[in-house]
Order: sequence, then C-alpha cells, then structure tokens
Amino acid sequence: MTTIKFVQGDITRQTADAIVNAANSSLLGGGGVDGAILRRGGPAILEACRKLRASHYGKGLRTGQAVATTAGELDAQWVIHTVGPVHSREEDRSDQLASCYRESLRVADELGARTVAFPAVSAGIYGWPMDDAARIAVATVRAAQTSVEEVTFVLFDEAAYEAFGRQLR
Ligand code: AR6
Repeated sequence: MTTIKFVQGDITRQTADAIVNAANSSLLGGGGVDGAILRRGGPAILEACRKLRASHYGKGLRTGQAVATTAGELDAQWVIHTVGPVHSREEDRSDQLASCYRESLRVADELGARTVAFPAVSAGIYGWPMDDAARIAVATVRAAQTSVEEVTFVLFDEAAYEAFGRQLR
C-alpha cells in the first residue's frame, strides 16, 4: 500500500528519496518547477541531463516517459525527470499525463526509492486545468503497482493544494 500525502510548498525544499521534475523533452532545463530544481540542485543535475541526452536521448525524452539523474544538492537521492503533455482542447492526452506518474513510479521502483515527491505535472506552463490534472495524478498513483511507500504531491499554490485536496479528502 502506498500512502498518498499532499502539502503546499516548494518541491525543491522537500525531503524525499526521489523528487520528480516536470521537464521537457530536451532535458536541458526550462522555467517553472524545472528551472527551480535545476537552480537549487546545482550544476550536477544539468550535467547529468546533458550526458543522458548525448548517450540515450538524442531526439529527446518522449512525452509520458521518465528518467532519473542525481539530485545534486537537493535533499533527495534522485531527480526523476518526466515530460508531461501540453494540454490540448482538440485531443485527449490524459493517457500521456497518467503515463508520467506511472513511468516515474516505475523508475522509482528500479532505483529502490521508497518516498517520492511529485509536482502537478503539466498544470503550469503546459496549461492542463488543475482539477483535471489533480484527478489524473491521484487516480494514477492510487492504481499504480509500485513498491514506493509514500508519495507526496507538493503543490506550489493554494489553488493547486485545494484541487488535490478535493481528490484526496
Ligand atoms: N515546487 C512545486 N511546484 C512548482 C514549483 C516548485 N518550486 N514551481 C512551479 N510549480 P510547470 P509544466 C508548479 O510550468 O506545466 C518548464 O519550462 C506550477 O505552479 O513547472 O509541466 C519545463 O521545462 C504548476 O502547478 O510544468 C517545460 O518546458 C506545476 O508546478 C514546461 O515548463 C507544473 O508547472 C513544463 O510545463
């Protein structure tokens, strides 16, 4: 059984075995939580991402996939980078968003991570409506077959915290 928690705060201040990053397929950084993780984690994370890019992901990491690096100076062992889908009104990309959570937990299992912190993947720059992002995140983690003991959703603002609260209370 995986315990699911949710807190309001900055994920770069969270303690966990693995911290999930809402990255983009370049793996070379960006704004939002990605920028914050790369800044606070220091240069080792971006360096590891560059190496992964060169060795395995020349065309980039695909949407819905996940890959781990060092967590640098963050209070974690690993950062798991996942690429959320850009929200679309024309096309239902929910499966890709669910895949981000499933694949991140699969990578966490491979690493032996027992505690994992997630942001609200795709719910910022990628435009996913927060209530729907929260619904998919919570349903997917609840249904996941994983050895991870504790998942914490770290929500940046009150609206996100409330949206996850509606799914979890
Ligand atoms: N801690 C926790 N959550 C945060 C933090 C933080 N420090 N900073 C932002 N959030 P976003 P996306 C929240 O835009 O939508 C980047 O440029 C934010 O309020 O970070 O998946 C990447 O490189 C929102 O609720 O990720 C990609 O190009 C949630 O995290 C693109 O943005 C996700 O917002 C990915 O967009």
